[in-house]
Amino acid sequence: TVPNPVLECKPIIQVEDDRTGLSIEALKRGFLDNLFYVQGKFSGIATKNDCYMALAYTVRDRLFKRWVDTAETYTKNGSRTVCYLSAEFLMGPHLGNNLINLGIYDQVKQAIEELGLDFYELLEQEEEPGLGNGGLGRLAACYLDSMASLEIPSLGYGIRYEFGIFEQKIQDGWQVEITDKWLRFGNPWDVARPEWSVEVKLGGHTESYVDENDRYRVRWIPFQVVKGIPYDTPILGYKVNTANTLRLWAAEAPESFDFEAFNSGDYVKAVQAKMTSENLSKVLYPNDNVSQGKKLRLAQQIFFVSCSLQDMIRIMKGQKIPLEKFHEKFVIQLNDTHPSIAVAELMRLLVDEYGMEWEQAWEITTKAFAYTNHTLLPEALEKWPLGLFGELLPRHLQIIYEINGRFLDDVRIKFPDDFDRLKRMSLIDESGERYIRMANLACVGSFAINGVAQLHTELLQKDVLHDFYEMYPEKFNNKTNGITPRRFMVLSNPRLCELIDSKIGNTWIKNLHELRQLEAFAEDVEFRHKFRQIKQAIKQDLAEYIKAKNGIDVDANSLFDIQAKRFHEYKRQHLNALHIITLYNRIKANPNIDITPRTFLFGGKAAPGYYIAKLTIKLINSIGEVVNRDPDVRGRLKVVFLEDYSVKFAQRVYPAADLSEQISTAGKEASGTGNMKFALNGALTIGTLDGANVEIREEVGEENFFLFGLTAEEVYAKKAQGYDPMYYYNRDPELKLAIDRISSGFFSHGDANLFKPLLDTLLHRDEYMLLADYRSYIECQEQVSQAYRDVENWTRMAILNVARMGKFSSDRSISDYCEDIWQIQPVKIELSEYLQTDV
Ligand code: H2P
Repeated sequence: TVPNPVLECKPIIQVEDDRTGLSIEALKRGFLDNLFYVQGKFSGIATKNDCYMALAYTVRDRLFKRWVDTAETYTKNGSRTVCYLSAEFLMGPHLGNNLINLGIYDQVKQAIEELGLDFYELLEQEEEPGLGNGGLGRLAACYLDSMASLEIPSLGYGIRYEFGIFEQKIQDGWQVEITDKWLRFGNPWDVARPEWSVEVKLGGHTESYVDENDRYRVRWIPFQVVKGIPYDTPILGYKVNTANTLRLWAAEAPESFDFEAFNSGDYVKAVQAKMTSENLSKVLYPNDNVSQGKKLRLAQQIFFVSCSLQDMIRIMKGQKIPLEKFHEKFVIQLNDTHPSIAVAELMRLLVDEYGMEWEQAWEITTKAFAYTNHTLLPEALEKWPLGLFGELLPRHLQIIYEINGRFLDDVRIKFPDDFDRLKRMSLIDESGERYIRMANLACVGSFAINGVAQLHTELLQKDVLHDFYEMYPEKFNNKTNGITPRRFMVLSNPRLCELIDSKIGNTWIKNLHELRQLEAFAEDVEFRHKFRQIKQAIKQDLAEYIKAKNGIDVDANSLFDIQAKRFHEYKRQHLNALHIITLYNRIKANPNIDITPRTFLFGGKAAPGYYIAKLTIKLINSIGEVVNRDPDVRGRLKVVFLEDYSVKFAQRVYPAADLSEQISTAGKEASGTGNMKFALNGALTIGTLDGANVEIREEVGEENFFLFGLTAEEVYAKKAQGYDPMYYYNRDPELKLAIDRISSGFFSHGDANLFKPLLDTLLHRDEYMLLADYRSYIECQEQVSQAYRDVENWTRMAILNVARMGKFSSDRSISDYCEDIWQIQPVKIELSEYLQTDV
């Protein structure tokens, strides 16, 4: 190719050099330039948002060099790349994180303040892209941060939902959902790449034909074609030159589509086609841990998966790598089954579009994919009614039949005459209405299958994926989740970081195991004092925030007892509520009782269609209304619901916690990651032996963890014996009183019916065994209350929790993925000279 004279021209780089300097003067200049040239405003009429945008562009300008050089290096080297496919990426605000990872937080803060602006106010201004529901989407975001920080070539692929997770309002104690218009004021962090658009087929039918080489082939005549436009966001690593890419697809109608309608004058019909196409990336399904079986959802999945696979093929072509080497160039991690249709789609692309033989295509496919399972809940395992599936993806249905036929032959050979096993393992559930089982497809099509905590992986092997474990034991492995200490310590808890840095330096940010050195300081009175002062100051800040937002006075000296996560029965926010009522009842029975003052904080959203979860939110608010105003309580208990919990909000909440509630029914929470974020910020955990709690307790020491409740094994055993919640209700007077207080209408202005559906689930079925665990939980909470009074020892335990969280850095998780699954090495990015001298 002929070199482009403009791109080769050095002076342009000189200009950029001035533009992206890091001195305070250069930063101020950059900000004012962006305010003028990008926002087109003078300072007199600039809004807060204009200033935020100008600042965002100023920071973006300073990371683009890394982004471009990273892409150039990968392209030149043809580097092996991880593609992380996820229907959700819950990134959180970018600005602060980029400042931390660029290492220019303090300079930028100073520059902004010298301009007379409030730096924190500008940070606060960013609308976070809430493109995920909870832990699964946030994990994907932490992993992108760690992959970049560890210099691992990677691409995140997902959907650029126009509306992310709804905004939550609390009205009269109820959750009300408002659409999340996060793109309203524009997004300074992503760049559209329309030149890399691709087309995705949907619906229609297939035809067979014989090609010029006399081979039997299939072609797909779609009913509809949708265009996917990639939007790229740079993902900068922590103090490295690597800036990887998050590529999210937005759906559009192709210009050529329904030309006929245009030409025949039916303008409205043509525009309608455009609208249906754009629906594909319109909204995130707001369900957590449940599969809804909606056609639009399946369409979203094939849309982003097909776009992403076609994009990978484009990249290979650009790097002149033959398609036969697909699995050498890429390893694709499936974040749950949401992208698992990729197995069939890659087969379709290789066989139908590129004419590869089935056997070779299958070999490549099964060497390219690895599958992460995130849940044991049966209702979360995705399955698609066969009819719906075939209507949308007629060709994929045929391919799945073919995969299934060959797979079941393998099963027959390994386990002769085991007909039940064949039925269980089939990719198609034929026990009643027929369904495609996506987890089965993911297991068959992947070379690795992992759970997200030790216990979870064991339970997968023993139960949910037991047949697949017997078929392919070598595919199974555990990868315990992790969290990024950059966002969840450095950015969110600067005060604690400063204290830690003053003792052990700051290399722990890249190697979290170094926090171990803090163990010694747990015995240092002065250190404990400072540690406590910091926690106190953070709690005070949150108390002021609550006063301003909720109008409730909370005592920063009280124990901050926090449960922040999605509302779900298995997470048992209602068990926490029963504890609050129990304490309240004790005060009512004896107003002079000596109890440890506590502030109960709840944060989290319920899926809009999940009635019991929404009723639980109402219950908590109703309890708060009574408890917070009852003079007998004398302010010793406060209950606060933190509206619209988000990543941004979480960053404020984790550092303020004394106690972290991780109280799911054992065997239900795959891992949990909030548990890690709280403990890293110096909260003690009250929890069951569930998910990663087990490993957190192992790490911090059982004496520094408040354990209660049945084990997963005991839960199974009890259910097998025939569990009867009424047995506990009738035997435990405090439990009975707590439940009766709710059912009498005490918390609902006398309405005895309001909470009946919730109480019925508890008394008649109690799927999640609250009643069985109640007494153990209450006793454990008493130990917590006692322990909190011993201020020195509590602080000692909290420090030891921080010191021993090294294992839970997402850097550790990603290193494990690299070594055991991805077989990928870091690639150092060298910046071209002009910037290197500047940094
Ligand atoms: C899920 C699991 C969590 C797990 C997380 C990440 C689906 O998250 O339930 O136990 O930690 O994936 O692996 P969540 O419930 O928050 O949506």
